[in-house]
Amino acid sequence: MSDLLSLRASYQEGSASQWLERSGDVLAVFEFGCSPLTSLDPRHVPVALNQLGSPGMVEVWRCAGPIKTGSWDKLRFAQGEQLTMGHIALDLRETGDMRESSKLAYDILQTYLQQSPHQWPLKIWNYIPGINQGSGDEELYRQFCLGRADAVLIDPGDRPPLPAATAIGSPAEEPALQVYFLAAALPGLDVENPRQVSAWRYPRQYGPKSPLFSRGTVLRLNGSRQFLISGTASVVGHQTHHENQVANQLSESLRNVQSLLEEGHRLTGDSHARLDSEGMLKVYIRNPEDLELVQQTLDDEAPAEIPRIYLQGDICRENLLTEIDGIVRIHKSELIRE
Ligand code: 3EB
Repeated sequence: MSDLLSLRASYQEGSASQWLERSGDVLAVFEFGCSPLTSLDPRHVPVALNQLGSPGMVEVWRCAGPIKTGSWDKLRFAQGEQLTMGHIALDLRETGDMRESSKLAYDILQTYLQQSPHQWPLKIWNYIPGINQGSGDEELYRQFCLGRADAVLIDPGDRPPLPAATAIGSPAEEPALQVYFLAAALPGLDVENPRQVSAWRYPRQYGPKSPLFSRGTVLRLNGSRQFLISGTASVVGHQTHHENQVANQLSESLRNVQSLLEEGHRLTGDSHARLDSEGMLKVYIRNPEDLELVQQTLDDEAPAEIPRIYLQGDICRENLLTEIDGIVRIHKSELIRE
């Protein structure tokens, strides 16, 4: 059964190098709390965010091989039979301001994808040093959004499929803008959340250029389906709810995830996504002292069997304290026994 899975993403104990030694089916190994500028192998993605709670877990993506690796300009990639993982880390001391660096990262990403057999990004993760620095439209997150919009040319009359995304602040001391993605030969089905205004239609108050991402995408491959969930925060409509209340923000984020998964069910008809042992959640927390409260809330409100890790990360609005993303399995309805 699990052999049919298109992407097997899991959290594992052990070192990154141990997992990288396993050739064959390892597409990517994510290591937390280390510099994105020192990747050992194209499949190795060091991420600056520190892990909170149980340290020492790495995230491993496996898929059908053989896995081919290489680099393209400043991008490094690993290409399986049907999926590609690629990553870029730009040293901001060399690449200019945030807007220019973001445009550069997305220009490289797009020129790489255009010549790849796996042209469609399904989900993109963005880690942005000092994301909330600067005020008003100078805020680094808003500058990042501007650079992304400069690179991603979208005809306003056309609505191409948008990838899911996560954008999180990384420590300002680590000056690397990091972007990594999962891509396939065909676009995912993009899903919006009925409880939230689509991000690309956010009103002007959130910045001069709206963020370009869908709330989630459904990956269909080898008769199996997975839901790639974008970074989901306590945003209802377009507004932040539960300012300064981390537990309530997490509960609201989980309601947003549920609502997104139900919308996916409405669109695909015969299947249900479930937070179960075949999925994974990543919980981003702005203030490490909130860890216990966030853990408690997640234990109370999400199924115990879904693997999760906690990472210290700033959220793209100053009044947001936590955010959650994940990858979950979608099951055909007839296989669900009530
Ligand atoms: C939000 O709902 C939270 O800019 O790529 C979530 C996921 C957020 C992706 C992005 C931003 C991004 O607006 C922020």
